[in-house]
Amino acid sequence: MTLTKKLMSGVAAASVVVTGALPAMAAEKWDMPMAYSASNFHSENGVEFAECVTKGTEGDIEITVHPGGALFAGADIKRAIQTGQVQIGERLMSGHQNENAVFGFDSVPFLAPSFEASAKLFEAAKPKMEELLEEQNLVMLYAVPWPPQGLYFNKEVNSVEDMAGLKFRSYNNATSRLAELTGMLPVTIEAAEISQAFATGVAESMISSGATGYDRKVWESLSHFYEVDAWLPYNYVMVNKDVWDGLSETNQGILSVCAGEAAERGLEASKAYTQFTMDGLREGGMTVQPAGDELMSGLREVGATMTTEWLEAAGEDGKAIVDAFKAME
Ligand code: PCA
Repeated sequence: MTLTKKLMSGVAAASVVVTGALPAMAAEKWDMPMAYSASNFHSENGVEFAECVTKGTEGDIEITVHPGGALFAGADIKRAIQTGQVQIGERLMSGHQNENAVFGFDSVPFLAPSFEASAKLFEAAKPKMEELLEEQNLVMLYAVPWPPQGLYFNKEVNSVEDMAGLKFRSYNNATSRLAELTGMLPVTIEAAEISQAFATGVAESMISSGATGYDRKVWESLSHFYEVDAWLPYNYVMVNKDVWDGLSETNQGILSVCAGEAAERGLEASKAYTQFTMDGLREGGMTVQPAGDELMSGLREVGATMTTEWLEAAGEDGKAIVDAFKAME
């Protein structure tokens, strides 16, 4: 039985006991796990989205947001939605790269390193992503990019050689590969756990946005942030397809409107957060500056290798996405 049917039969049974009458549509209560901390702009945006849905559906759907990996850890969120343990949730799209390389389209180094380019890349990839997700019983509602990715260290770094031997916190296959190709030692850690990982020396470097470093106060352990603009990975909110199909057309429409607003609001927040959080890292005591020429040229070489490897792994679908993106430029 699907989750919706279960809910519906529960509602019917309860109302028979209470009133003996046919039920009016009672509120569906949805749980929405999110991997990142409550103060993160994606999570704040998710809360606003949830409020929009509750208000718009006049209480038919009540969504409770669970940020910080509190209900399900990041790596488990998609499966929890697919299998109907929860109705809706958010995950880093490239986190699914290990099941299908195509999911890593947004983490190909230097392919789309600005908000403008990454919006085009996402448009180019969207039909394929929707198709892949639908095959997995999921409907994508909205997606929001993280700010551009830069490198964090606990020392000054001027070249790829300076990175050798460092313990590196990774968040997807691309970041692990970047570590390997630069002679670092990757360890996968969810953002919610990184303050502790840096404080205890489990990791001493990472690639991420200013936003994540700022949210996790990494200046307590790290000293340098180098702007690299390597890529802008997307978070997306997905709903279980059985749950979606069980909604009235009106409520589907309301969810779509709220999702459209969340996508726009999230993009604006991500842009605004870029400078704001880099200033915050500086105020925390970190050195924040563009990566130097030698470091950048080393990273571009690594990026070229990663691009070749990704195109090979993602096959025709990956090539189609890149071709569609290039045709938009
Ligand atoms: N923050 C997330 C993914 C990308 C980003 O900027 C993280 O570090 O886990």
